[in-house]
Amino acid sequence: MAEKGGGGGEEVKVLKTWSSLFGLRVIWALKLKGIPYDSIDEDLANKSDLLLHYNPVHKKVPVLIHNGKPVCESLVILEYIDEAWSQNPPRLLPRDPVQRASARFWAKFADEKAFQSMRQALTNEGKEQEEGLASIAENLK
Ligand SMILES: N[C@@H](CCC(=O)N[C@@H](CS)C(=O)NCC(=O)O)C(=O)O
Repeated sequence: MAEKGGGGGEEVKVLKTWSSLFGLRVIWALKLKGIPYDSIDEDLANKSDLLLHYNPVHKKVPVLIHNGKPVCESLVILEYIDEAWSQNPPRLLPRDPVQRASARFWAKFADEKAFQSMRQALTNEGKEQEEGLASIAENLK
């Protein structure tokens, strides 16, 4: 299903699913910066030729397609949006290199640790679920 985002001279498309938090990140960044886009919802049980063509390595959403060129991996896409539309406020990453490094550190932490604990807690029962919940509490500290 395609959702029309608006006009503009540049062609921006996002391959995503309605439920993907990684995809939502990209949509929020585009909205924050006022960048018009079209979004195409993927069925991950039956991946489109478009997705397989533009993300042949991971075959995952989201994919940003800017004037026909694909950018994959949500955090990479966010940095790309910040650089390609640097004239559109707000900046997504701070200017200061130390603060930029810190933002990247926490983004990586969220993806690699926090998200995995949430998945463990939500998709298991019993001991595995309890371990996931304990890990979430630890991560939040
Ligand atoms: N590290 C990737 C994760 C993306 C991801 O896990 N996408 C899931 C949907 S939430 C996906 O496309 N899964 C399809 C599959 O694993 O085959 C990113 O940040 O973009």
